[in-house]
Amino acid sequence: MIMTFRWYGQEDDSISLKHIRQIPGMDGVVWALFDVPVGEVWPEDKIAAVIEQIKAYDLDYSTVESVNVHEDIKLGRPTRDKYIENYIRTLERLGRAGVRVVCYNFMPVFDWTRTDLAKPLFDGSTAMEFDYRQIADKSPQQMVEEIRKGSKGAKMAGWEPERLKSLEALFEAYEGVDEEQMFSHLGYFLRAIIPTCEKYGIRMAIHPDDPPCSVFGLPRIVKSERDLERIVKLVDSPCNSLTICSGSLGANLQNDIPAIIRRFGAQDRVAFAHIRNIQVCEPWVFHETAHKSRYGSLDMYDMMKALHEVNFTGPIRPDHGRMIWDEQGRPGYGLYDRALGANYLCGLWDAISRADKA
Ligand SMILES: [Mn+2]
Repeated sequence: MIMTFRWYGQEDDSISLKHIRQIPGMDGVVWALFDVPVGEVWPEDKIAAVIEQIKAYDLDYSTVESVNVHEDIKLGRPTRDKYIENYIRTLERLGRAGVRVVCYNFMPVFDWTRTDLAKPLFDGSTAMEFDYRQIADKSPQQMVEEIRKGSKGAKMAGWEPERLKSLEALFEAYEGVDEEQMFSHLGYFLRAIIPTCEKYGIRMAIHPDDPPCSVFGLPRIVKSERDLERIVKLVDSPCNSLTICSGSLGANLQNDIPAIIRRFGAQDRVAFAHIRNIQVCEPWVFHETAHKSRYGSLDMYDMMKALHEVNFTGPIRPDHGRMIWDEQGRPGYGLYDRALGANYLCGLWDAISRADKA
């Protein structure tokens, strides 16, 4: 496995590549061009510039998260072909530049959803929480406003202002779009782009819906083992792969993540892993925790063991962390707790590898 750390870029991340380089066991950076509007082709010079920066610190740059999918593609609008063309141009450029894994999601309107970005935990740290009761009587606009305030000015991936400007129109557009249609639109997209991925050796890694349930009545199709099975069958290629995000899938305790890793790992369809812990308090009420198994509902050892068993060689990242040690920054994306999480995962991996050889 390649241990990685998400980085928002020189302009927008308070954490430097120098700091990331000093985390023990850290092999690479997961990056993106956050200032290119969704649907546009990523400029070659900007791709090259970020890769140069990452290379200067001798870190792996072969994983990108995300190349976002334009809503017209998810909605199956006639204009989707133009946006798919642009997506293919971006993939070609990334492929030529040495990118091998591209994470994306197919969530309508919203990317991840939380109701509190700084819930105080028992030890005085704060973490992100989702509580369905908190949005039950709120409008999507109210939730967007709360996320904006909670982020304290930090750009939040997936909550780009241009995407959220036309919230009402988007909600109207999704009226009457059901999960079957979403699967069909995803299939159309994948059939168009996978030949390019095969040519350049890029593995598309779809991220599960976070949380894995419908929010505000929007259709969601990446929630369960059954959904993942349907997705890998849409195009039969290892380039049509999955991101196993434990904190997303794990919000539904029915999802047996080690079993999911074994099943899709055996089919060579796990391209990327986000491994973190959450505490599920009751159905659709959960908050993020420290990585160590005892703090949450998920067993980190079981998940790392499953990845080891399927000979996982792709990137892993600790995904999110709590805010600890008075750190200020982008919720979920501080330096300290993610560094600790990465170290815990590296420790588990080393122990599992060693026991395997014995
Ligand atoms: Mn994730």
